[in-house]
Amino acid sequence: MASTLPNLPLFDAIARHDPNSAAVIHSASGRTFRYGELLGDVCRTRNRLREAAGREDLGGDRIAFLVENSYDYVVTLLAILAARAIALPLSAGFPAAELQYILNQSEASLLVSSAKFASKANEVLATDLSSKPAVLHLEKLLGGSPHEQVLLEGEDAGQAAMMLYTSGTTNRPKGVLLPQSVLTAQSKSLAEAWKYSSADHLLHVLPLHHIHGTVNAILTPLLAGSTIEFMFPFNPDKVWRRLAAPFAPQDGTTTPTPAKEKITFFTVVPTVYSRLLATHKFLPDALQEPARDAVSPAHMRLSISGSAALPTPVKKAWADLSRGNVLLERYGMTEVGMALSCGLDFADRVDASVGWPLPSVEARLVELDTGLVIQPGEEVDERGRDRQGEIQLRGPTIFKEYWRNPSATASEFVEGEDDGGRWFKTGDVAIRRNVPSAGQSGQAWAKGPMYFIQGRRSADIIKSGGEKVSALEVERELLSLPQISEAAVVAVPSGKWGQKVGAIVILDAEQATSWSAMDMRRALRDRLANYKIPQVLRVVQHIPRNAMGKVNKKALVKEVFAEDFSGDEM
Ligand code: MLC
Ligand code: AMP
Repeated sequence: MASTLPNLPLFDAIARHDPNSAAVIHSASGRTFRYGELLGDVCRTRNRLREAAGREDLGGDRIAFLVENSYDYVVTLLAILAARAIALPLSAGFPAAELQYILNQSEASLLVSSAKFASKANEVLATDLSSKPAVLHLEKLLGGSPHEQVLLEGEDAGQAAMMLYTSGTTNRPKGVLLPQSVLTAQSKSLAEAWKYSSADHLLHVLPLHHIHGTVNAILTPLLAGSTIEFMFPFNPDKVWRRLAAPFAPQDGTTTPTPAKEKITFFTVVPTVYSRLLATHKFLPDALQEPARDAVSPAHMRLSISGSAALPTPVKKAWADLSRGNVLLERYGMTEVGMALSCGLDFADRVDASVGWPLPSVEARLVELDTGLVIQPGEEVDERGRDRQGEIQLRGPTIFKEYWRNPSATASEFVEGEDDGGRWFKTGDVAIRRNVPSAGQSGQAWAKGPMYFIQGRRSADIIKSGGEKVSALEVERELLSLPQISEAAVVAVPSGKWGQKVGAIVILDAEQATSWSAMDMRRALRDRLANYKIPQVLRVVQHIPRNAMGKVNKKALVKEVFAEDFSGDEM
């Protein structure tokens, strides 16, 4: 029947929330969409997908979509899950060439776009695609429909899933397949740990082609009945004004945003906190104190940082500005959702720690040199030093596979010694330490030794402003340029971005005698997303390599880029 939806746990939860409670708010206009209208819109949009594809059964189809951060995005994502298809959110900020690769590799059968991104969709469709997807342009949903009962029938989720493309140690992004069961397990784990509720009101400023913006800030809030207020792209001044609005004098000049509910929940990357810290002092005098009130523990229930290491000075500065709100740091990855987290008690938000395995997540450390599992109680070696190990994870929150890439999938998992299943190798290195002052809250999962991230196994993975960049992918693009004969791409430490992408190149003497950062930017603009384009460049005569032809990037970056370290690294 066209007006039924599969009885997925998320749909069941949505159907049970107060129909009059706000699910989504568009921050700039204040337009509000209520839980009672959501499933009806999902149902109708699911039917539109079927019409556009010319088929009833879309099970397992990859459906790519270019829709702005809005109610329309939420409805489109859920409609694709409702069709038991694989939802593939695309970033309109990517150049057409990168989107072309994703459409080809995923073999998407349908490309959905909003009116806002119709021209971007057409640009991608004009590229040389291996097979042309059907196209659906969606009209904007305006909200205000009456509460609608939608029948939920049949618990079979089929192949319903979300797929996110992520860079890695290979030179092209891989599709991470997250089946509906994994998305549900991740959301339930977070809902339990961070106690999302219908009283929570999130301010959402993150991109929506990543796990952070989708699972933590859409699917879990929807599961719990919270309100999601979209404000994108991130603009620190606008965020401060919105946060301050409910606490500011109502003189009509300082509070331009109509939405006035206070924000209780904020989850972003460290760069966003740095930017907010840097811009608070530029607010008008009348807003500075209301802004501090807004982020204080009395009003902002939970401020979370993740996707990259949180520098302790940022955490400290935020606690000072917010009159005592201690950022909760957690660790995650596209392939696993959130894996480790500090606890809700302030005492459980230990500096530099990412906390404990979240509910349903099993974690272990495997020593790099010996391959031994670091057993509980054996965290320190005979000389009293912390033993470092790779974080390995398993449980219902772990992704299924890299799309159509069995060799990559096989190489990132390792069989367990017991019958508890295979472990995913994260490539991140950590130590585990007992912290006597923490772990006393009684939250069942937040106890025992805490994890502290030390770095990554591979120097070829760069994290800039929470975005992952594969050095090999950038090198490949540089080497495809006629001017370049050799290239090494490295992570340059930066206070603002965590790491900046740096390029060291040797020019092809016949093609170019000089080459500037501007030339590089121009040459790469149509090939790579903005944040992947190196921010700093050095042209050199020689790149040192070992006998195997490999570059020691950790040494190289220190040698070549010492002057480019921002000086504000924290
Ligand atoms: C933007 N730029 C970046 C960049 N973001 N450069 C390097 N790294 C980045 N992350 C570029 C812009 O293109 C622009 O270039 C210049 O920097 C200044 O832009 P801006 O407007 O000041 O930056 P902005 O667009 O505001 O972006 C900053 C940001 C954004 C921090 C808000 O990068 C962001 O939202 N990051 C979060 C990404 C995220 O969600 N990661 C989670 C992944 S999931 P030019 O040339 O135009 O001047 C994951 C798992 C987990 O990691 O644990 O969560
Ligand atoms: P992504 O592949 O974009 O999902 O990024 C995942 C990576 O981000 C992880 O493998 C870590 O290297 C990094 N990361 C996420 N959270 C943290 C954190 N709290 N501290 C340090 N690194 C983090």
